[in-house]
Amino acid sequence: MVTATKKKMVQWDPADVKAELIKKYPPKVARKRAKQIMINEALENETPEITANVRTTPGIITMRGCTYAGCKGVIMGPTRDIVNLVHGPIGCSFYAWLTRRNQTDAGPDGDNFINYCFSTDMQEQDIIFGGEKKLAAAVQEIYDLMHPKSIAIFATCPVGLIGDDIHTVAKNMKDKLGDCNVYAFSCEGYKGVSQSAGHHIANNQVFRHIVGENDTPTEGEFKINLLGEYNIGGDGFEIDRIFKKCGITNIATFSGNSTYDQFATAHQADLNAVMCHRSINYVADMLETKFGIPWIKVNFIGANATAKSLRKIAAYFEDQALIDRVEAVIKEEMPEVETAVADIRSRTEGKTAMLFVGGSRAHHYQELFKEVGMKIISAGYEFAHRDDYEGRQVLPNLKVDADSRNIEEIEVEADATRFKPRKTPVQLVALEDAGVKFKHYDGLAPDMEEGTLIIDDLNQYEAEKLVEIMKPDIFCAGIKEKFSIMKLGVPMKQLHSYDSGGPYAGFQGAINFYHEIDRLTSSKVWTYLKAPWQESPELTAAYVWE
Ligand code: CFM
Repeated sequence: MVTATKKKMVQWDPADVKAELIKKYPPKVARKRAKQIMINEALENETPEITANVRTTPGIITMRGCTYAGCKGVIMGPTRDIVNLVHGPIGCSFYAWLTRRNQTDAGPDGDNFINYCFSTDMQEQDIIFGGEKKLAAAVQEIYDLMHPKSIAIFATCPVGLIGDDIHTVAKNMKDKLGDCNVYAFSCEGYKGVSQSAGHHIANNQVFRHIVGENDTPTEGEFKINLLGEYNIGGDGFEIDRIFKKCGITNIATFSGNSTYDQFATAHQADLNAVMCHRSINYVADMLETKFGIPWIKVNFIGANATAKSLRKIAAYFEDQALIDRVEAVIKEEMPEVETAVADIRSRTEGKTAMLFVGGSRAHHYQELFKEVGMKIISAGYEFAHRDDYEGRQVLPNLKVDADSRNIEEIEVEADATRFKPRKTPVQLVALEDAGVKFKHYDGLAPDMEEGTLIIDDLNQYEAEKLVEIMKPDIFCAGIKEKFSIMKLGVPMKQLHSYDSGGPYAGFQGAINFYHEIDRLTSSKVWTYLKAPWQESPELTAAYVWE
């Protein structure tokens, strides 16, 4: 099986694969897609340019989601004590109801509204006559029933089209209720080219309306925020377990299993550790500008990456007791990881994987595959920006197009009373010299081998073509891709929802993932499946213009 895959690869030059992927497109579409398909040169800071964060060509079946999904589903969805009220037709709520597997634990206060589905259930008459009164009534009803600390209102496409002023409704209701913070998000699905715009809209409002609202001192010696971790399949629980063991206090996770008060006290942390760069890097920048908290990139996907990230955090605090404790924890956790790798590696070594996920996992999960000796032959993001592929050094040269200009950039200044640099400039330089790089992310490309294919906004047609040509041993993406890939006789793992698995973060998570990949890539069941073109080679589709 392994040799067969390798043979298959040798037959294909990446340039041929690229040509094959775009061969059937009309010339204009082919030209555009060619810029989004990069043959990797694995050069740090000199990667050739990839086109990213641009509109998907209409008619192409993209893997992307909408702006509302990025705002309500991704960023605000995992907050457990903020009621998420969707202003829109019921479908927008129903299909977003508990489908992301961001887990929550009600904790000692018991507040957890995540199981509920709140919607204004807009009807035709609301579209014609306006839905503001209905929205205000829904906020009142939620308040009377639940008495939450906070209510977040989300706009769906029709709200933007008919022009309901959700921000004024939110403000009026906040004033009326007195003890409930109500704010709204103009996150209509069409607002940006993908869910990435929704992340930005959500984070701006969290920063504007919640962060820094609570100055009650928080306990803890080494205080951090974990930014861009959404507790899918319990990942955040595993990371918190490790932090606790190390004596690191996680004030706020943005936003897995988060609470209103976590966000409100986040300005008290001394370091921001950024997990998913795509969805939140600008919040890290804003927290630094306003409160003086530096940020570093971390990755808790992969046992080695987890150890490295813990060491980085400990190094930042420059405290020998913490450094020793982190080393002790790594020493305690790693033997079980190593035993699992030793058991599995003989079966997974040399096998190949493809990863097409969101805006960070297509990079982070490469760590786990490498730990069991697998190769990534192609990967890409759905909606990442160029810095996520090529590294943050490209940021000053990024073109701001009309779609990006549509998304607000908040102007932030140092807080008059609460801005406090956590380190002196001399300390920062010394830490940089010691390898703790601030505001730094190299992106996915330098970590991938030369000649691998990096593809932005892969679509249904190209995914199937790619699998057909390169036959990976496993393909990782989401639910929309799952069954079409499995029908091609290739095991498929969902890296958004984890199917029903997880956690995959941290040390215990890594072990879970190795077993899952071993099970999927070693299973005989896939050899019984015949791809349609194997059974009937005449079965190929053609475009109408051909
Ligand atoms: Fe960040 Fe995410 Fe991702 Fe993302 Fe997402 Fe997700 Fe994702 Mo699905 S925030 S960019 S918008 S790591 S929901 S938890 S798995 S596409 S790679």
